Amino acid sequence: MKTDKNLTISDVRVSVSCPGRNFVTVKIVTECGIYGVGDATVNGREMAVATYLQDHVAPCLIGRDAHQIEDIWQYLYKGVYWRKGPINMASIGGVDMALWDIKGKAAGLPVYELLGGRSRKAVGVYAHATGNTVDDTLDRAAALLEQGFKAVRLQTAVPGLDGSYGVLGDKKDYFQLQNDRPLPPELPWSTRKYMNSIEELFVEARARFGKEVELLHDVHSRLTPIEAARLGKMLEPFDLLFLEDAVAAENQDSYRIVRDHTTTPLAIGEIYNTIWDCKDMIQNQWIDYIRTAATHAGGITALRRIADFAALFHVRTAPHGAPDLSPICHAAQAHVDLWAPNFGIQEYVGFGTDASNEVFSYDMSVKEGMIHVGDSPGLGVDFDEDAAAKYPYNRSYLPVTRLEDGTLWSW
Ligand code: CS2
Ligand code: MG
Repeated sequence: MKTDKNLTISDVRVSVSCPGRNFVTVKIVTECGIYGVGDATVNGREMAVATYLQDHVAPCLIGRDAHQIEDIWQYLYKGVYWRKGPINMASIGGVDMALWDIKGKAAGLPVYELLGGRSRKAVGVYAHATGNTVDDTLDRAAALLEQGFKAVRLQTAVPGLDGSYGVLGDKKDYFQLQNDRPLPPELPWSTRKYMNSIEELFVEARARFGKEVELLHDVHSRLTPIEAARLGKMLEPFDLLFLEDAVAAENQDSYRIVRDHTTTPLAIGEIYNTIWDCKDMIQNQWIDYIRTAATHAGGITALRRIADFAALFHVRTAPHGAPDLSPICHAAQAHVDLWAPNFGIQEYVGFGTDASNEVFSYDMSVKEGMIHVGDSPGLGVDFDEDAAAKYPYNRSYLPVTRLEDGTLWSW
């Protein structure tokens, strides 16, 4: 029996707020009163996606049947003519999450049930340990392991490079790290200094924590393929779960070189917008984990399609889970993670701060290194528009990186 609830879309509201971080939130309301929420945040370009949604996407949604998630996805993807792109795909991602939320609420079922049900009892995660020195990083990792986490990403400042990636500096937590930067900060990089210092982190980590704990590392696209190949070989004895974003991969073919030289597992995808961006990587089996995010790759519909495609090639999923994704995206990913037969691991740095918890509520909790998703209908999240209004948008940028001679590099 089809539900008698009128799910015709009557309103689409877009909000940009900064409860600790800037978030773009889309709320889709239907005639019967059921509404859904989605995350469309693009870090550092928030107003562009908000305007795109408000001025160009919202008018096309009014009057459509919110049940037709696939048709609306295709309508926005093919109908725009221009296709792909971070702003376009994040806006589709936000709308798509809100529609799955609506469908779940209308059916009285959590989204993971609509996807095919749980494939596991909970979602395994990796946490982040970053520090100014190896000891500092490993002390933070020890505290996380003490809390029950089983997998930890390790990043340490590179000696001689002040403010290099991954280090908190005077910021208390990762949520603050990228907030309140009215212009992009400029940070230094030297591949030689990095390559000369990185091995020690993993030598010390294995010596201190043994072989059971899963260790990960993010290179943030700063190496060339042959440098990444060398790093992968160097880290083989330390048995990483994966090495992330070793090389910038607009040219997916670059990964063939890395793959040919090392058995260190490789992960990529946090800046990918579509299945097309990861197609060659996956079908050539150059990677082991695909890290596309629900927001940036076009929503739950897109993540599901990427996961199914990846499964054919033994590639597992490991969605991006940084704090510039709102709790709505974290929830959408947790539902997909719970279902995906080829789920690998979820990045986790917390769901929010006191301020963002005033604005977003979610039916998820973390125990013993796993996200437990409740059985609330839809995504189990809510967004308080009045609370959000107390935290106005605050322009902020990601950093840029320069080599020591001033050449602009990948951050
Ligand atoms: C990082 C991110 O979590 C990660 O793996 O690469 O912190 C990334 O720098 C930010 O999400 C960019 O907005
Ligand atoms: Mg990353």
